[in-house]
Amino acid sequence: MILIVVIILIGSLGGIVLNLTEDRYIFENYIKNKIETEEIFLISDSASEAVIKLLDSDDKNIDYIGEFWSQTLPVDIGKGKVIIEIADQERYLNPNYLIKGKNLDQKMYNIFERLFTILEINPKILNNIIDWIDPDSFSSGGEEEYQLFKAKNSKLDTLDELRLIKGIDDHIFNGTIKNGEFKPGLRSVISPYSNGKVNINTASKWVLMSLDQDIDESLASNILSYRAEKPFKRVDDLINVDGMNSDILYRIKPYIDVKSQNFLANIELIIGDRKYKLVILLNRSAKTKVIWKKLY
Ligand SMILES: [Ca+2]
Ligand SMILES: [Ca+2]
Repeated sequence: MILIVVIILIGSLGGIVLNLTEDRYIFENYIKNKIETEEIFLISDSASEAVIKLLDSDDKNIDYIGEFWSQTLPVDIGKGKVIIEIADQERYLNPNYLIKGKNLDQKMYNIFERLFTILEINPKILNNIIDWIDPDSFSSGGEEEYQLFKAKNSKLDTLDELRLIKGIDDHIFNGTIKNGEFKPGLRSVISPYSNGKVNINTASKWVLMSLDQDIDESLASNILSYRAEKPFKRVDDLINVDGMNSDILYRIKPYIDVKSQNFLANIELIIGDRKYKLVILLNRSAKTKVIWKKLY
């Protein structure tokens, strides 16, 4: 819920809206025309087709907060309501990239180590995640043996799978308030669905700060203000940000991009007094494809 609020907040601050009226018109009509019955599967199919059309019509060379897909889209369907929230996954760090082949990727490890420090999460949990993912059954400081099962020893398939890893409780997963300040949980900063490159147009300040030791809170804030005015068209445009230098840019360049490839759509379907939740993971390369879809 917190994540959604943050997305709405950032979305409303973005202020860059292309063809909003026309897009919304096509979008609403697409859903409206499709709905003949209250049959929930029909509605969820329509909603997922609408999301595909929306992502296909978006400029794939750049993705930023403020684009149409990034806004909360409530669609009135007469007999009910559909609320669509889409988050690109490249705004997050992907823990699956901690392991390259059989080994730890030291540079990615440094990025995650900084992330855990920034969020004040016990570094032992990072080791638990690594041992969960890495293919061997030897502990690298983390947990391999669990009471009811063993560490998976392969990549994370879903975000919820993190909950199986030792030490990841509600506070660490969802976030917590420390000294009157909200510290985000892992679900707000990491995702196993991303392609591994952080989109500097959508990443939060915590993710940006993790990328390099010299990106402090003030530089991360400068990046956020810069892109709110003018989204990054190329990663090299970062050099124009106050406080950025070519050394930092050189170091983070392999880990960043200005576009996204994977999107998670959270769709609330309200029909009369019934409420459903539809979650769709989509991958967009040449065309947008549904990777999986879950209806609750
Ligand atoms: Ca775009
Ligand atoms: Ca292991």
